[in-house]
Amino acid sequence: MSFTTPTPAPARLNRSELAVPGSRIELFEKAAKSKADAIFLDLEDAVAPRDKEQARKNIIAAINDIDWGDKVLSVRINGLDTHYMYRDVVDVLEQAGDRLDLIMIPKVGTASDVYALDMLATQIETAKGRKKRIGFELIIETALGMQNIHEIAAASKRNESLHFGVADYAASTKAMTTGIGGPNPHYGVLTDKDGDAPRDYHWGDMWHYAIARMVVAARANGLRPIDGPFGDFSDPDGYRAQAARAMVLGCEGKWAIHPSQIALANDVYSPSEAEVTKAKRILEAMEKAQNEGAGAVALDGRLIDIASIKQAEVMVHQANIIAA
Ligand code: 1VU
Ligand code: GLV
Ligand code: MG
Repeated sequence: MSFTTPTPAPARLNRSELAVPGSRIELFEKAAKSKADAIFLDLEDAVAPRDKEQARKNIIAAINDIDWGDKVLSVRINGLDTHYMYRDVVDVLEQAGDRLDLIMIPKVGTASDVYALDMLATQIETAKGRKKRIGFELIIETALGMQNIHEIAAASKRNESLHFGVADYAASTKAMTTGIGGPNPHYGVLTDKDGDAPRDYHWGDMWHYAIARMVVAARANGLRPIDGPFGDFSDPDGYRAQAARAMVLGCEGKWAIHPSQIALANDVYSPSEAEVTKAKRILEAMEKAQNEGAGAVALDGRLIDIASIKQAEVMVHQANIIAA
């Protein structure tokens, strides 16, 4: 181990994060009663410019008036390149009560973006005597943000999670696709014509690099990596496959842009009973091995060693948080 150990962000269940446009007040109660672990009330791209001010008022009233249960509650503010942003932060932090947990910052490009928001939030919290410190969720969704992701992740003690904003990322990198998340038929491998086997075309995962890079930056700084939207809410199988790919890379959850995606995310990001049982057996076997002075042993015909303890603990820890 390095002498440097990342300090983990406050632990929060973040398997599903439901997006709710701040201009659609009829959705607020439904969202609050849903099974989503987290909710973000949106002031940014799901709200038309003419509705921005009203959406801000709607969101402040909703944070104060609605019973959000034990959900993680966040507000997505507008980007730093807009004139809406400062008032989003000032009005929300001055007028919304301590039920609010997080602010989601879109299109973060540099560590200075986070620094600026930290300064503003700190001033408002001090001036208004807010008791609970607001945390930050950061959306990585531009080429600039992806380039600077490591500095961004380390830019503030308020940082809790990094989110992959696949739609804006595709636009920013000029990827030739109009889908939101998931695979694209053009991103594939055609097996070579010189091989012996019949030729075959395999679809690939065009988001692999971006998500894997985000996972590394998040984990190296103690943050949760969260996969973003999957636009085709009539394709549960496609959603599940994308969520599972991100999960095995290390993500802790995924956005739901429609209520039908909440159960899918909660399911994919909850280890199964069989997986947890296997992880517990690894822990038991390793405890026995260590008591007998062994570092590496066989379990069910496979190697397990001291690294297996840490792997198994990830699974058991997640199961414990879900059960709590
Ligand atoms: O069955 P009911 O009539 O009682 O309820 C409907 C509907 O009202 C409700 N519902 C939701 N409830 C809470 N939160 C939501 N986000 C939400 N969406 C819908 O569920 C029942 C079924 O809804 P539906 O199938 O009739 O869906 P609609 O046609 O009403 O709406 C579909 C969209 C996709 C427009 C809607 O779900 C939505 O606005 N989703 C969130 C969009 C968003 O926030 N986008 C920003 C994040 S993604 C991004 O930034 C980049 C792409
Ligand atoms: C989310 O904000 C996205 O752009 O995908
Ligand atoms: Mg976006």
